[in-house]
Amino acid sequence: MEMTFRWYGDSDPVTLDKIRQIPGVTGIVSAIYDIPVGEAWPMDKILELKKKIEDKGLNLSVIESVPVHEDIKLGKPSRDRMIENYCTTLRNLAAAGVNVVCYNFMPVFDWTRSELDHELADGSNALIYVKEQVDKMDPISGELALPGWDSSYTKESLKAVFDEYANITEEDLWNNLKYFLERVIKVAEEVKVKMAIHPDDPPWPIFGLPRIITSKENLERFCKLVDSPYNGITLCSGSLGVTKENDIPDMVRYFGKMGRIHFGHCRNILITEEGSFEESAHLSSKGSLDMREIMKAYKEIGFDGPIRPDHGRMIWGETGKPGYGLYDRALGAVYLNGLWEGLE
Ligand SMILES: [Mn+2]
Repeated sequence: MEMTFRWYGDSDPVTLDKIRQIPGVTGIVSAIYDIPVGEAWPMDKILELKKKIEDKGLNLSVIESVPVHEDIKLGKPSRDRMIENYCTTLRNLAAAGVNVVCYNFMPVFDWTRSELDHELADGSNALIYVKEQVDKMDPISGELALPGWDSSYTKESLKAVFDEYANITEEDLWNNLKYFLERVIKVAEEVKVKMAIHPDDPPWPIFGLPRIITSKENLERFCKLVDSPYNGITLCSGSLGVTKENDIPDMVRYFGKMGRIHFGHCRNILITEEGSFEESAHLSSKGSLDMREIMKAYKEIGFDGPIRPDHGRMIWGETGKPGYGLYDRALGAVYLNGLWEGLE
């Protein structure tokens, strides 16, 4: 197992100099953020990113994410050109020595929360999801802007993309995912890049948009869409774990034994009531997930890929990108490494 840490590039207040001081963290999870979605990532930008990271004595272990253009998810004719560009990016990443790529297939919105700085009992701030509040939100009012969302949408373009999704069923989304995988995994196999889909967060439909990467059953279906070891999963405990039916240690064992887990996101969450949750500290006793049991499952499958702590709370007065401060994620990394060492 390699302990890794997400870094948002030069504009990230959590610098590589800080990350390299977290004991046990050797890998960086990053991306190129200034290439429009759907375009190919040029080689020089990839090499520049890699050099910056390696100059600090760290590895570029995972790309999170190479985003998938909405036209691919919608199955529009323009998808063929976008998929070709996606394959070019994979070839370029492979040539630069990157071999794990995370992505997701969530329509329009990435991760969604109702509040980004909810004060917990100990005075720290965390992201929370309150079902009642999200159900009342109007995503096309133009007033919502959450960090997981593509801020390039204007009110009008957001309405337009919602209209396009009005006729897309879950089965359509499955078909469009299959079409994408049938073309991309062939290239991934050829250049030996492990593709790792991130589950939907939260794992249920929001704002009437379909979501399919949500459960063990659906992940199994996903693995069979293109039955290749390069068609794998980013097993995110915090995304899948907000639904009690998702037994994370069981999923780690099951998909791990199939050789399909290429990247682990390990974080805890506290289910506050059905359909609502808080992002708690990583420690098992602070949330609803048994983190020791999860790490034990990774140990049992002989996992040798990258793992990272996931969203952290804001503690000790830190401000910054919600979920992506330094302190609480660093505590998470050290805690996960401690569990791992204890299981040796
Ligand atoms: Mn995650």
